[in-house]
Amino acid sequence: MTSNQKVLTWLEEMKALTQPDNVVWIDGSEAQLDALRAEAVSTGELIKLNEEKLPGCYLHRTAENDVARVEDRTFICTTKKEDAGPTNNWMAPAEMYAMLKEIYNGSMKGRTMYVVPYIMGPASSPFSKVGIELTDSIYVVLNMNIMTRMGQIALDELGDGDFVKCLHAKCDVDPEKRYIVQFPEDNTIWSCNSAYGGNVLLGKKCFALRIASYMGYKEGWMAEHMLILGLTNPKGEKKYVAAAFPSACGKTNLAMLIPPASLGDYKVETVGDDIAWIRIGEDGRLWAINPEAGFFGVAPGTSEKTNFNALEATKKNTIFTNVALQDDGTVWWEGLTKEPPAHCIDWLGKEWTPESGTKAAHPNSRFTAPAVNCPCISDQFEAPKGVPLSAIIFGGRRAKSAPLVYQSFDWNHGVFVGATMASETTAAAAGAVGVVRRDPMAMRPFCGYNMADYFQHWIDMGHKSELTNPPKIFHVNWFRRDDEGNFMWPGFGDNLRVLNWILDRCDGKVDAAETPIGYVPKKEDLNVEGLDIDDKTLTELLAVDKDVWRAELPGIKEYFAQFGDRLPKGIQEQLDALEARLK
Ligand code: GTP
Ligand code: SPV
Ligand code: MN
Repeated sequence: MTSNQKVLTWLEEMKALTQPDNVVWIDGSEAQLDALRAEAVSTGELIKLNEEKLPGCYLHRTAENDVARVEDRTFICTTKKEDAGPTNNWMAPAEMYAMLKEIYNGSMKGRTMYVVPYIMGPASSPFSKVGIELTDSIYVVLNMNIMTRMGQIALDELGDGDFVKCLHAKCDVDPEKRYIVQFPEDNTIWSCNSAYGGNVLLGKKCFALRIASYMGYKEGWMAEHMLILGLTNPKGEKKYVAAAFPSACGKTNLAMLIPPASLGDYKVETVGDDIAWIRIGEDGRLWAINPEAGFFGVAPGTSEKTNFNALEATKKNTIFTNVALQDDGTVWWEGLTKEPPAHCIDWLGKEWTPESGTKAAHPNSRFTAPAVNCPCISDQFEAPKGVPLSAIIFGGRRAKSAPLVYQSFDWNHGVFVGATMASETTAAAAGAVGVVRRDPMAMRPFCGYNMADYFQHWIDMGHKSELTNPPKIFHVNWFRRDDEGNFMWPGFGDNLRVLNWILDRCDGKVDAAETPIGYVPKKEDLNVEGLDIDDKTLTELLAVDKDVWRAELPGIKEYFAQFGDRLPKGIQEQLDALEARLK
């Protein structure tokens, strides 16, 4: 399928290491995929769902210990420890390779190795990049088929070029020997002892964020944990925004939102729901492509009411992971319907009824759905150069402190706003849920180099002379809670009201109130027509409490202190300026 000598030599090395019984090249043909689906069903790796109600759909259950990304076992292996920085786990590359080789040694005996060539980005795009993943998991092959452009098409794109070398082995799914390792200087990713999502679909977080962020740093572009959406207003004007929220904080939902009818004739189109590769275009604006071809979305909470478009996207050719199986061969998860089914099989494969007192679907259960299934997919989804960004939005889950929306004063302040992002942790990563932690630009788990250098790269990008028309930078928080713990903002489709204010600000069409943390909407400028929200709540949502923000400062300082001298001057200046404004 290829005469690329670099591919063939590497493959021989990896075969010698893992010793598979067979090697199968994935060409991407339906015939081959069908045979793999049938094989996975025959071994129980996949469960075929109701063909009438969910055509082409399958269910997969992972091991109970293997249900989310494992950040404490994820490493960035650069020659120098400082290049990985204090927010990443690090080990010297030689040492890591030696340790992992023992784990991989003979791990594919009795198994088949699949050679999965894939493209991140549209096939025709000059910004796309090729990877090859070697894996012993059919589940991974079938997911990669949805999430990337996979098969011969990728080898054709590759030609004699370079590629990201990805090796995945399930081994025994032993959590004590689980490692997700990036070697940015070698364009290499090694993952073992997992069979879950972001740990094993190596084109996604490992390549398109960790390796790509390092590439972007070296080459002058950016790889970000961002959705990309297009918004057309009733006048027919179309604008694009990108938004970075931490895992399970609303990217897929915002990317596919349904405009509330009461606002008039708006249209939202999805370009991407998780990752954006961003470059400066010839016209002096930032342009973004989505390197992925599908959505690996959070299932719980997805319903006809909250995210109609995502739900529609899952109705055919979708793989579900760790959701519940209904008696009629369809799927269920918490929040899909108001009333739970009287009986189903839970994500562990056990009998479940509403009386069980447990969750039927794992909180981080997911769907892998082809982007083409999405009713609101953008006609620019395959655009080789992507779409131009008017605004960049940061956001997180903050029960208190952060107002519904605010705008940064300028680029450097916007970078500071991103760099000081904090959010409550979610089920997307193993570990405690609901703990507030710093998550700069929603990239804490995904930055493939020193986070301080990443801040500097952000600052530098904003000041490149080619970037004559940079996007404005905002921060949002859909997750403010009242004293009873209820969400104060309706969220979901109503977030369009906030997007409208943001785009009006970009156009200079609307005024704002200046506060120490940035520009906040004047109450009368946020359209709340048709919304059941009282004046007091709205006031509170937009309020900036100086005392609360002053109390944030020590945490920010402590977080920045770990970067020592490497913290950019531009960031320190912003911190000093904020402190002065809060006096
Ligand atoms: P990853 O795929 O992990 O990167 O997550 P994501 O950022 O795409 O998050 P997603 O859109 O899947 O949302 C995660 C959870 O947040 C779901 O349970 C949603 O129902 C909930 N959520 C999303 N948007 C809103 C909102 O505006 N308000 C509230 N209250 N919840 C929301
Ligand atoms: C996330 O955790 O941000 C995800 C899911 O998008 S995963 O692919 O597992 O990283
Ligand atoms: Mn994500």
